[in-house]
Amino acid sequence: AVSFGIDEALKKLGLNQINEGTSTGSNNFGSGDAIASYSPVDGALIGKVKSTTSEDYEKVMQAATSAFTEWRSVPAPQRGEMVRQFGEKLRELKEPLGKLVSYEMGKSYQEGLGEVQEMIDICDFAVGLSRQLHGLTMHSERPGHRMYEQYHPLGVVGIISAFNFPVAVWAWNTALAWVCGDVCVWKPSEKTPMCGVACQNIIAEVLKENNLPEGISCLINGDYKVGEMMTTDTRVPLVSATGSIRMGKIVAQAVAARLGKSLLELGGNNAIIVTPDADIKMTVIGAVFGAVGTAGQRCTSTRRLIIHESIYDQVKEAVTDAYKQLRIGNPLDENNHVGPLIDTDAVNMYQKALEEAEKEGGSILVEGGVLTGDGYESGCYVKPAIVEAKNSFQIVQEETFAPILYLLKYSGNVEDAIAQQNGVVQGLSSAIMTNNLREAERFLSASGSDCGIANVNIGTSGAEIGGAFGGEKETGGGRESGSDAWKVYMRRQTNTINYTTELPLAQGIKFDL
Ligand code: UN1
Repeated sequence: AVSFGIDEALKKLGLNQINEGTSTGSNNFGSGDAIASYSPVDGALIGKVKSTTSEDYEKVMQAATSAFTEWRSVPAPQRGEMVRQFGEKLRELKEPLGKLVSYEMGKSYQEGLGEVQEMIDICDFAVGLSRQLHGLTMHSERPGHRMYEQYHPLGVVGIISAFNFPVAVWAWNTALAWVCGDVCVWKPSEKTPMCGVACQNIIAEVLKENNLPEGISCLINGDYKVGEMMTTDTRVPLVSATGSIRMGKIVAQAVAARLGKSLLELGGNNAIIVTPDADIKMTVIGAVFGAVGTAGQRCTSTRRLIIHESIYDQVKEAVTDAYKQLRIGNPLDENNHVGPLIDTDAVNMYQKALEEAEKEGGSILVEGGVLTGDGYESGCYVKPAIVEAKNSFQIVQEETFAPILYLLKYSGNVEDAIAQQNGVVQGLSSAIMTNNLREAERFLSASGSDCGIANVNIGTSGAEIGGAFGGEKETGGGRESGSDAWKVYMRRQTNTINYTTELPLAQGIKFDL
């Protein structure tokens, strides 16, 4: 079962058969039941990670809150230096970590490496940011007064992440939060707990080498009940959660009930509009990678192609032809394009979605199905499918985390396509393929795409870390990663200083004593 150097990778990452799943740096004390992690690649047991009990959680929160009182006073550029060293460690361990991501999650090794690269990139970004974190200065209406704003560290940031990006999403949050002076408590997906321990091992070493409190980075493990410990905890001012809309609504309500902040990055139902002026070759690459990359398990995966009727048959043929070239199999084998789904529950959802689509009147263009036999023993490998459908189908309205691409048609002008693209509850990523400037600008205008990400002549997935990442509507409204996404990890303070011997009141109010 163990092939492609997995054993060696596990060793380099300091992973054992049974791992502590609750820790503040090197201080390990998980005492709950062990969560077993099976690889979707070959079905083998990778290892076990202990879950976090409420007593364990208390220890974590004590370590985190006390680390915060120290960390918030370390100058931001010095905090950046810690993140720089973390990025260096990631460069050293890129291959084993990328391999573990591929083996535990099922995405291709190339994509596993890409995910670690995103971690490295966000570290670089955060290091630069650590000398910025700018506030504005304003002009006071009163003479001899100065007014400005500054950003201060917020406190303990709770991070709940999903299986599909088992390491990068944590890093997008932590790299920023750390330079902002926050400490982090992370609950990774219970489907990819080994990735969580691997990351914790890496950062624990950096903290130790720098004599920094280990509570700066904490790990907790378990199911939603462990997540709930954080969402209801007033010691956690910000909860950043990535996952399903269903999960996000539960998290948002729990956090809002105590007036905490949440940063939500939830489901997408991303479409590419293909206009009569599209470059068909580019469209095929963007659409096929978007739909089958990570086996359709990115929140930015392409789920819908909205094609103009005049080129519908041509695009349909080109895309279905491309699907014939796809090789499905072990994602660690670089000859394969498509790996397995995360588990057999995901396989069932994929099958159910295809049945639903047919029931609602969709016609199957490229047939799906579960693969069996040699190399497919885990039962998690499925064939990427294409269905001709309508945007109004219930199943098309939902995000199915699997490689199912719906072909939709539009007639008339680009407004009709935009209406379909926006006609879903999700609002994460969107794209238009066109060489027509008017169509492209219309798509990007206030009356265009309603998504957090809108691309021209690029697919829906593969966003760079430099931009703010996230989306609108039921995607949750949060923004992570680049641009000014850091602001959510800090508290803003407005300061007014009077350097005169008078005390003039604002708004011209007179109050003489
Ligand atoms: C996710 O699927 O949760 O844009 C994140 C992309 C990646 C991130 C996806 N950079 O596809």
